[in-house]
Amino acid sequence: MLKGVFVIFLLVALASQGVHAKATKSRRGQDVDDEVEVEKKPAGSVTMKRDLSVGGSMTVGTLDAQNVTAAGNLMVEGEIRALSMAATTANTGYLQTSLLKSPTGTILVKGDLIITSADVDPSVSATAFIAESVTLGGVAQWRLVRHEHFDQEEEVEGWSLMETSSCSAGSKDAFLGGHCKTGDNLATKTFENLPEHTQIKVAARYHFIDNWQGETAFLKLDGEHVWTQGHGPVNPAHGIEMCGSSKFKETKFSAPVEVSQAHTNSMLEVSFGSTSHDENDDPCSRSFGVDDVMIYVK
Ligand SMILES: [Ca+2]
Ligand SMILES: [Ca+2]
Repeated sequence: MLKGVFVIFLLVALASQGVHAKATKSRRGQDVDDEVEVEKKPAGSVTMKRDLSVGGSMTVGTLDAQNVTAAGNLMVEGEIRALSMAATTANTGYLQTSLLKSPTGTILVKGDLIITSADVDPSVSATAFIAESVTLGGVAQWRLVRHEHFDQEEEVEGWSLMETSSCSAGSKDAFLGGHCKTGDNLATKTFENLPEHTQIKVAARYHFIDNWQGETAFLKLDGEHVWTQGHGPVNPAHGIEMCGSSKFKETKFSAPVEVSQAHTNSMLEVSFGSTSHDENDDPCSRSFGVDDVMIYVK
């Protein structure tokens, strides 16, 4: 314990004198068992070329270290520069670090979050930004929790309509349903184990394939219609053959779907369909496809 106290007092003393600590004067990995009172005011600058581990709270003006670990709170009124940092809370005017992560899954930034790459090219703004949730300016941001692209048939699961298609033999962009495959006119899946949320957003692309004559495409969430779009009749002279039968050219394809609403349940039933449910309706002359179904929560 005495050694631990010595280290802390050494740091405070060095900090108050504004002297840079030498690596040889600190002992790496030492823990402090007792709570140590330090000055509330920032004491000055601390520069460490090795790791810094503090068992309690620490208050300094500027902190520059390889790695910073604090079991309690960290208060730095100036700047923190570290390769990595761990603390229960950290209050600082400026934090520069190569890794920022939270054991609780939440990082709250009460100020500007600027992510820059180590790359010398200043036009590169970030190499990666991965977060469980992001709040900007006090406003929770949407986060993508599911994305179904249907490009690998073996990964398609849970849909009432399991068949996939692509518009040409060489295309790697497959989608759910398609030419001759939407006879039951409904593609439904219940998404489960959604993370805690208060709002939900569903986005997708809807393909109107072949001979639409004024029927209506729709999306239902938990059994309620939330999005509709009519299509046709199509003037064949103005279409472009994109998919399905070459007898019927397409004039509406990859139509964007986006709906958001209040929602808290961990399960969400998603159904895509069309009103062309006549028993004589031929899915080889009129069909639909759905691609890139994305579920966002916040
Ligand atoms: Ca796809
Ligand atoms: Ca067609």
